[in-house]
Amino acid sequence: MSSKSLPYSKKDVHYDNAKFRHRSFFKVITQNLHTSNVKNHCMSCSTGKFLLLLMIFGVAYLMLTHTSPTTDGLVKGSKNGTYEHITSGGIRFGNIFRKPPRLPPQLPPDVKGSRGNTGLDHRKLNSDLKWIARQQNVKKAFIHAWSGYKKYAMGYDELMPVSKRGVDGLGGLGATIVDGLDTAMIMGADKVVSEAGFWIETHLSNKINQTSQVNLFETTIRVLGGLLSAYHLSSVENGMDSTHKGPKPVVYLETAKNLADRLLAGFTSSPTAIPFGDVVLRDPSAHPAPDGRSSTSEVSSLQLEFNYLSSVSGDPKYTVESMRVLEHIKTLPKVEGLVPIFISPRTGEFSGENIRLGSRGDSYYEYLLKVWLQKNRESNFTYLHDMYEEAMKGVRHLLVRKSIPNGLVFVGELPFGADSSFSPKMDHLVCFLPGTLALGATKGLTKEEAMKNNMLNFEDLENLKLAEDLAKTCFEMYSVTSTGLAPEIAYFHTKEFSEGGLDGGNKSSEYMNDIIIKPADRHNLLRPETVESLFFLYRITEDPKYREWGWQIFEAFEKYTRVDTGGYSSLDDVTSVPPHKRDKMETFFLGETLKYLYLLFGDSSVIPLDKFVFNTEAHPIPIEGTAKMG
Ligand code: DMJ
Repeated sequence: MSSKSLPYSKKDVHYDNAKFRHRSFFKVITQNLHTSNVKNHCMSCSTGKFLLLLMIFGVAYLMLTHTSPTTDGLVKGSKNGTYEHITSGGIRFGNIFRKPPRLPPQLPPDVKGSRGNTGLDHRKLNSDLKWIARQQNVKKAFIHAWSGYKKYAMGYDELMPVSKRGVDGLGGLGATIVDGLDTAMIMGADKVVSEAGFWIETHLSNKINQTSQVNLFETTIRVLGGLLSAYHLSSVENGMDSTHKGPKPVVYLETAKNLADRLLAGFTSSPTAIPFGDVVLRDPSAHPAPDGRSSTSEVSSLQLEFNYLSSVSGDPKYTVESMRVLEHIKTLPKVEGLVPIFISPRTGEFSGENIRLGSRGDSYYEYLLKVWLQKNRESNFTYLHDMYEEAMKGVRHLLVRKSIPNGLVFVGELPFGADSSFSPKMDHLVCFLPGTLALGATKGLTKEEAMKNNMLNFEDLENLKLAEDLAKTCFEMYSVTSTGLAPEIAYFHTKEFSEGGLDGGNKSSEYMNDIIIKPADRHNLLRPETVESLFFLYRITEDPKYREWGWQIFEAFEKYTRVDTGGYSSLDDVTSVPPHKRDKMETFFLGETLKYLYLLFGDSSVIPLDKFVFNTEAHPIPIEGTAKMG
């Protein structure tokens, strides 16, 4: 499957009228690179069109060879021919003719290079090609990650790339395979799609039937979410490419149902609306986590997946059980919309007073917004948006501060509740927030569209501003270190809090004194949150700086986390060069980090934000009533 055939994209809608519309050269080239059923298109080309194509690419080639001596970020190609070959200053002609695009029969005005704006046109063209090439580099990284996993860990949850073996850290359901599958589909990495699909078809149901204990949340967001997205993205009825690789979509759906039917024990065993955190799949049965409490984020980040399963299976039980959680949380007391990070399934009450948007708190806020969006902002679900909006006001009022000396905006914590002291600690996990804030402000439209239509109220504008400020802070958490990679946790220098000698090691960063990194927090797990937010902010603001930041981060991952024999590794200490490798490739590196980077560098019409919501593991799920639900 190729991204060209992703469902309901604006690109598909526009194509019908392509002849009469302006189409950017970037789109044209992207289609060229992604089109998989090229032969069919080529057959239907008239000779005239073909000659015109020849001329178009001839002109483009000449422009490039005259103006672009640099090869910054360009792909050199791969042995298996999976990648597009882009050499210094141009695209290889072989590829162009192998994959002709669905072109309108004329050059778009911005590429014609006439009327004295040739310099501008060249710059635009070079920039478009640069991002296409960078996107292909991400695909290449994904295939490198997969090849290590396949070689040494196929069937295990995760790869240990240094010791070259697999490990079952998530219950043993082959989590990397399922988490990475829809990324492969989006990238058009057909070989990976068929290998992963074949494994799922032949092994996953048995594993599910025999597995003992899994975590309800992790299994839902990674495995159930992965299966559901794969189902959607591979369904011809959803407008997908009929030549997609792998098993029939129904295999993904039936496997998802089997898994979800067992996961339901987490809900039905609990005496309250709050599910138990641990489920024994083979029984199936469930019990609370050892200390009796569930994480607030975990119990409230299951609904996108269960709702979608109810829609496609026609069985409401998944929605009924999962939505009871949010309906119940609605009734609980909060602090300006903010909630403690633990909740008891025995009593249904929050437990403790620790408030934060990092671990155990994060995706509670994310799903308030996204479930409302998934339900197409329907009035029965307005309560979710109300909860979200109140919480974001609470964040701005109680948790947002600025560092000294250079004023980085950050989100801290209230470890003992609102009446006690503020901690200037920010987990990397909090970096999901800029993306969610931007999405919540424009509801997936670009900022320009939303402004033009007068759709941004005061709250939206405040949230959008905060999103941009926080995205910068998250990026600086990377660039302040010697490796260019962020630590798991950062502290911010404030009037009340300072600690000397704990900088990130990059002496040329102007934020050296603003960001404090304690020795125990210096690891990096290949997490996605910052690139996730850069993706949302780029789509929404269209500001190219977010892409450039994403590229810098990608380069740092390549430089310090890549293991030559296959795979990528988490690191022990991002402030030391070279950093020691921790020997673990988390499943979300394939499921989220590389997917968001790939989408960040690509055409915005792929998985459009007004048609899909991403679950908290980056698996796209259609918004009801906009994309086909089948
Ligand atoms: C992922 O499993 C999900 O994004 C989750 O919401 C938070 N943690 C990891 C990635 O860091």
